Amino acid sequence: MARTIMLASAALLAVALVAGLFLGNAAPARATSRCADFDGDGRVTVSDIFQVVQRFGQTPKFPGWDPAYDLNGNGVVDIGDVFATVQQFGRPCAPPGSTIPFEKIENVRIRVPESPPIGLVIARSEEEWAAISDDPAPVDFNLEIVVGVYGHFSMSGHMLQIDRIEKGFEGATVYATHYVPGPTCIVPQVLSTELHLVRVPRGFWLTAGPDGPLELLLKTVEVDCGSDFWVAATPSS
Ligand SMILES: [Ca+2]
Ligand SMILES: [Ca+2]
Repeated sequence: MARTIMLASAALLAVALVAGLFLGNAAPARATSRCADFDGDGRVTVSDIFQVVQRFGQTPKFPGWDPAYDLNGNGVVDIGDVFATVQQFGRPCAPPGSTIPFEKIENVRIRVPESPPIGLVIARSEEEWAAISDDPAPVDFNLEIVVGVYGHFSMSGHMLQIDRIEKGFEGATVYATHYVPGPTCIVPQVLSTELHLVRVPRGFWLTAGPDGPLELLLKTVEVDCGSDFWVAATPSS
């Protein structure tokens, strides 16, 4: 039985490798700066290719969906993701502990784009800051940059939170969570804009530095309004 599964996996892997190599040019994956090191051993190996192949066809509707495997961000683990993993084969990834520290910026107003509805806003210089805010810059751009995750919603009760920022080959990936009010929540139907703005030190970036690409990887969590989390997260005023 185990042997059958192993053979089936090997066959699937071979098909994926061949398909990835031959179809890659026909359906190129969107460039990603994210490393395909799914098992976290610091390098893209056969094990990582196996992992993405095993999740082939999964979408956000699949229980246990993990957007980390959707490297090209099209909402399905597809041949583009397998190809992107194969392309990175053998490459070293940022070592464990490559998380970039950040600090929340409170009480600052900025202008965020209308689209996409949820996205990243970045200021790397005084000029870029001046373009999004009339307030004084909350950071010294010689030492830090500003990164934010924003979202426009048709009802209140949504929350956005940056969980961690990790170095990639060229830039970094911003892992964030979108907390969505669940069916047990009673929230007003009013337009709201949410923002989690943070300062990120320049010294922690890899070769491309803070000018490298930043990619948003958003996980969605439905909130049970009866939970302790919701009580803790909701301002008491
Ligand atoms: Ca790996
Ligand atoms: Ca994909």
